[in-house]
Amino acid sequence: PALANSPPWLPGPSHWKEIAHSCGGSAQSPINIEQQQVRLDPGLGRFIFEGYDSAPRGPWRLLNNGHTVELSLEGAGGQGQLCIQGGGLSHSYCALQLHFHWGSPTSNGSEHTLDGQRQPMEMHVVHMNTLYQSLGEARGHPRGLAVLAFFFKVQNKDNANYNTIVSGLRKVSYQGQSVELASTFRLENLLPERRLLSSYYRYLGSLTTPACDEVVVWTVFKEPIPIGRAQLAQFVSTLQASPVDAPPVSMRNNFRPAQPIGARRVFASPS
Ligand code: SG4
Ligand code: ZN
Repeated sequence: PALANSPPWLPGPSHWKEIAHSCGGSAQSPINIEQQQVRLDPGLGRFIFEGYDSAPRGPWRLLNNGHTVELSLEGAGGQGQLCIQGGGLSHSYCALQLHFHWGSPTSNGSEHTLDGQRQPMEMHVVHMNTLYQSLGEARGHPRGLAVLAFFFKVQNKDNANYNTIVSGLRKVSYQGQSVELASTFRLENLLPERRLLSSYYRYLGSLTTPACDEVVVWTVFKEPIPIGRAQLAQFVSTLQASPVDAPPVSMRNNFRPAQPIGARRVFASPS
């Protein structure tokens, strides 16, 4: 039977290895990060963000894919790509999309955990190695993808930078719905201040949904993004995992539980 944290069309995470062999692999994501057990890596320098700060972009397309709500980042408005370099990465990577993982009205829903603590929500900005031409191709190569993961922390006051996305949610309540967002914005406005992005964790892992390909260079930033309590509640209450013509199933707890770290190491940036 489907578990609470997967959409009705997917079996629960404990059954994923039956549908996709990699989901039972030894380098899976997410993981719990024991902050006292990370290894300092002086090679983990600052990122260079390209296009993240250029003039407000758009139009942005928001999509409910039944598992999460996703903002498409591929050549938004034909204004060139959003790319990253540095940060200890050996190639440059350009953004495909970002999406979120959250919990329920009474529980947190991040995928990665810190010292065993699940955080309120987590955003993933999925980037593809510029050596490859398509997601399909990148999924076939180690380090084919680089995902930047950001935790959220809840505050009483709204984070105005999230207003455009949050107000778009009710237009994509049901699986398969998508909408072009009304306002343009700079991607960097969704992130913590640039100077706070030099502190992060790094490990090698996988996509957190089937087929769980072990091709992801993960970066988990220490600094959380503030979000208003009411804004987070919109994710939890507005979105449905079901299509418009089916019995409603709330999209909640759309995180995969922590996977064994095995022989892997988590590295920490020096600052
Ligand atoms: C979500 O289901 C996204 O919507 C997927 O995006 C994504 O797959 C999947 O999560 C796994 O990504 O950063 N959580 S994750 O490991 O990005 C991919 C799409 O299906 C391939 C486009
Ligand atoms: Zn994700």
